[in-house]
Amino acid sequence: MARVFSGIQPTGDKHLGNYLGAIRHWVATQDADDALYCVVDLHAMTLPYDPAELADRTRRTAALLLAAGLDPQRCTLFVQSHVPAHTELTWILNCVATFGELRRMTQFKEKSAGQESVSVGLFDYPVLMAADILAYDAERVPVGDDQRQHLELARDLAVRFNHRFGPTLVVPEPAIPPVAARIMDLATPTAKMSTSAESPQGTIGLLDPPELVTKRLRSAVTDSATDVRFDPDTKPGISNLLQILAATTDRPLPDVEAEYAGVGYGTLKQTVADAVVAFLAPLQRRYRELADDPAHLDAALGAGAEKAEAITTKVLARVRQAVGLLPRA
Ligand code: AQP
Repeated sequence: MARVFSGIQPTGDKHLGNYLGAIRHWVATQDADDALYCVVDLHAMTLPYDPAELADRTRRTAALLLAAGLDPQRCTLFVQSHVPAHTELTWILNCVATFGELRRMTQFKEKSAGQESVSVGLFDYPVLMAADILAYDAERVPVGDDQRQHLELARDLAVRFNHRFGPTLVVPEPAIPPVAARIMDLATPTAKMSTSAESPQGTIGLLDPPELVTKRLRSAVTDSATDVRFDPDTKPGISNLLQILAATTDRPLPDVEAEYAGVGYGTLKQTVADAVVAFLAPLQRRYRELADDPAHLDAALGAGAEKAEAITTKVLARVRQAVGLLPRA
């Protein structure tokens, strides 16, 4: 069984991109893999946030993952801040990472652009992400395409650490899905669907009501031609709709493309809207049941943290020894 790790931030309402690019693959592989999935609350502190809301958002994100089909009996589901090894390993990796390589991270450049004040936490975000992965000896990391560069850094840091201190860390491989790895914003189909988009018009929240889902998909920006074809470069809007349809109906993209080749854009949009509404209905039902029982949720997350910590205790002991720290008597 391969050890698998991935995380999701408890920021805002999670969207269809998060689900199709990441969560559905987590659910699909939880039996075949030794899988750990984490609500990365410390990452959510890197941009301005409301402390009064963080705990509740963390719980709600965990409820969403369970509603999507993660089963704490078949995988380890926990909260990042409940396992101190993440921050300890971050410090150690901070002493391996360089200022120059962190400054080149695209996400840092995008999120810091135009800000008057940028936290060191935002700059260090990719090192915390590397620590998340490396603290578990994870071999595979299922993420959306936007995390490719951060994952490459995690690999570089593991390789450099091993070179400097001797073989200690497992070098992880990315697992980026072939279809729907980057769901695009419906209003600006050249940008990815994102929690922090300037306008919510292009985003489908996983908990959005059917009318809103339909409205947003029916208003999706397309192009001035009439042919339905998968070609992300010249037809980003239509290609995005085809990807969403293929992923939510679990059909191969070429089949979907062939079936809708002759239809009008309006019909395609309505078909995608119906598919997404039908796809989200059971998830939303389960979410409402789970969110009503926070005690059950907290107990599941507590048990998950214990399982996770049992792994990091061993990995961190190896790391501390490798870097030469004095063992506690
Ligand atoms: N548009 C997307 N298409 C496919 N996969 C995506 N992911 C994010 N956006 C897309 C994947 O979702 C997982 C969790 O990511 P996250 O915790 O960073 O979630 P987020 O904060 O909601 O991410 P966003 O929307 O990208 O927010 P911003 O842009 O504000 O940071 C990851 O595996 C990610 O690849």
